[in-house]
Amino acid sequence: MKIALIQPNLSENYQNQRQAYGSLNRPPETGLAVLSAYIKEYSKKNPEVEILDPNQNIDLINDQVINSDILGLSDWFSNHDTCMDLAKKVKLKSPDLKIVIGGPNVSMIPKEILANHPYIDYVVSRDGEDALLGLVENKSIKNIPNLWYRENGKIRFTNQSYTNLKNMPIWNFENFQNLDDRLDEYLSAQKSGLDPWLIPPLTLFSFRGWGKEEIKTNLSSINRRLHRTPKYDYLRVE
Ligand code: B12
Repeated sequence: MKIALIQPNLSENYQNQRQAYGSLNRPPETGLAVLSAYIKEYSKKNPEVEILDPNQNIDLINDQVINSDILGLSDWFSNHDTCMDLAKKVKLKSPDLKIVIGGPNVSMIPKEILANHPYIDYVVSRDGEDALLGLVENKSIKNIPNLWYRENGKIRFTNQSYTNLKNMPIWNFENFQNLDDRLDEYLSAQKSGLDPWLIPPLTLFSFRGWGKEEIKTNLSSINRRLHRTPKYDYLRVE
């Protein structure tokens, strides 16, 4: 079982947008590292997972996924068109390859995605770990949480569920293509003592899995701690 994951680059219409950070490059995607670690830990199929480098031409990416069983795309509004372009081209060349899409953008518009984009097989809404694992394990679709799919021309949803964070393995970036090149900017910036705001940070999780009340209480205590500790004053908590 071969799984390819990718968070495609910004769509053309967003390439000139003002970035939140000084660099246009994006660090290796933590969301995909988390998904990869989870399926590696819990799948009985011993899947081979590769997280593709988005900094390459779409046709080249298409050639590389030809032998994969599943292609997983991470969709933010800012790369939505690139996701759709890639999915369309991949489906044309490899019609049996299952294409699943998740991430913050499609999580909010799953029905529209399935209605308007026939080359997408599944949409995952919100937490993706158990949904992707279910697809890799080839479980019956109805038993896979957070999954939108088509059945007899109708768009259906299974059920909503949240990942049990106590079962989350520690993730790393070992399955990323061209990792050294992608990290080069970060490592050299770190060594030179460059202003950290000039490079986009790797993700720091601070409140995934908290309810609204916990976020309110804990955020104010995190803010107090951050403000009291000059060493961390560049950390941003979203
Ligand atoms: C960290 C972060 C960044 C970092 C990314 C660093 C990195 N190494 O990954 C940086 C600073 C680079 C960044 C940049 C931008 N970001 Co940002 N970022 C975030 C943040 C805070 C966390 C993302 C994250 O890692 N979450 C943790 C992981 C585990 O969760 P996840 O990625 O959502 O993935 C889970 C699910 O979504 C799902 N899933 C995701 N992908 C897939 C794929 C498949 C196949 C499946 C099955 C499931 C699945 O499963 C995962 C596990 O449960 C979010 C806000 C948030 N709280 O989520 C904003 C957020 C993602 N960013 C956003 C935006 C707008 C941007 C920028 C466009 C801002 C700008 N103008 O510069 C740029 C885009 C840069 C680029 N070139 O692409 C928006 C996207 C909005 C949307 N609805 O699409 C968000 C949601 C913030 C917001 N509320 O507005 N960002």
